[in-house]
Order: sequence, then C-alpha cells, then structure tokens
Amino acid sequence: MERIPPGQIVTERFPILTYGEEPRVTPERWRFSLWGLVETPLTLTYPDLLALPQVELTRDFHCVTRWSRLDVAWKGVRVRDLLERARPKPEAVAALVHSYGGYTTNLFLEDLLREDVLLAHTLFDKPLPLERGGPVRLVVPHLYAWKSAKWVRGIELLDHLELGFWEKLGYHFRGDPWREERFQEGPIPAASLRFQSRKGGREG
Ligand SMILES: Nc1nc2c(c(=O)[nH]1)N[C@H]1C(S)=C(S)[C@@H](COP(=O)(O)O)O[C@H]1N2
Ligand SMILES: [Mo]
Repeated sequence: MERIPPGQIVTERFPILTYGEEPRVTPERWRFSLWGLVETPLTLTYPDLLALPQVELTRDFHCVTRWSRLDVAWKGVRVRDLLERARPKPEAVAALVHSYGGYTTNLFLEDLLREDVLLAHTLFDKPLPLERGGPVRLVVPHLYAWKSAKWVRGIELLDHLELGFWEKLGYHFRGDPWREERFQEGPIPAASLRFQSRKGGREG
C-alpha cells in the first residue's frame, strides 16, 4: 500500500494549526470526562491518566490542507481502554469530542475504538507542548488531523451523528484521507449511521 494518501505533500516541518485562541490549561486543572450514552460516566485527572497503561505509537499525520508529517511519536492512553471502563450503551454509535476553548469534532464510536486512537500527553518524548494541545490531546491517526482535537476535555457518546466545528462548516462527516474525504459534497448519506454501528447494523 502507498504510504502517502492521495493529494498530500510530505513536509519536514510540522505546522501548528489552531483556529482561534489557545486555551491555557495546566495539568493540575485539566480534567477529561466520558459522558452521554455510557453505563458509567468517568472523569480523570492528569495523574489518573498517567497511572493507566501507557502506549507508545509512531504514526503519520495528515492535514486536510494537504501537508503530511511522517513518523510522529506519541505516548498516551488508548481511548478504547477508557471506553471499556465507561461501557457504551448499545445505542451509542457516534461521539462528539469536546475541547477546552470550545472546539468540537465528531467521530463514530467504531473509529474511537481503533487501537491507535490515543489521549496523548507526550510528543517526541517530551510533555505535549501547549500549542500542540497540551497537556492532553486526542490522536486519531487514520483520519484527517482536524479529528485529533487539541486540549481535549471530554467525549460525549450519542445515538446519532452530531457535527463538530469544522464538519458544520462543510468538512466531511468522517474524514478518511485515503478516500480524500475532505469536504462534504451533498447530503450525508442517511445510511452512514447504520453502517458505522458497533453491532453491524440497526433494524429499520
Ligand atoms: N482544539 C483544537 N484542536 C485542533 C484544532 C483546533 O483548531 N483546535 N485544529 C485541528 C487541525 S485542522 C489540525 S491539522 C491539527 C493540527 O495539530 P498541530 O497544531 O499539532 O499540527 O489539530 C487539530 N485539532
Ligand atoms: Mo488541519
């Protein structure tokens, strides 16, 4: 398989892309919550996060504005591990990710459950810098980088698709770089939720 998704250009640089102001969240004040359609809502502090099983991961990072940065080394906690503790209800199929500062992005539960989706606190062996989303950001390497929400503060599980910040402004509802899902052209297919459901399809 090709390494670089179609229409992308590799950069040695690693641009910082933030819409709006940088929220300032210290590790002491940072909290992460999982809520909505879960059996056991949870809230973590920064020390709680560091006490969980840690994963190191090196992945390419693809921005929809066409730059790709190869081999970005992250460390953090699998979102899947947190979801296992919170136990999504059967009707949960989608999620809205919330960041400090008001940024949001939507993901299907199936995409969040991938084993390389992390809450990352470390980048290239150093604490995640503020401008990169520190103390903690989401990393979703298999989708365009706007899904990798910086300064993440929580994930809300839903039984329907609720669009995030860029998605409401016309970005694609899923954002797979291999399929060049950059912008939403035409209406979102009504069947998409059915296909993305954890149970492999709902009735009706
Ligand atoms: N909270 C927040 N997260 C965000 C953004 C943002 O503006 N706010 N920009 C997104 C976009 S478009 C990209 S390409 C990546 C950029 O991450 P970087 O600044 O570490 O390169 O962060 C994503 N996460
Ligand atoms: Mo981006």
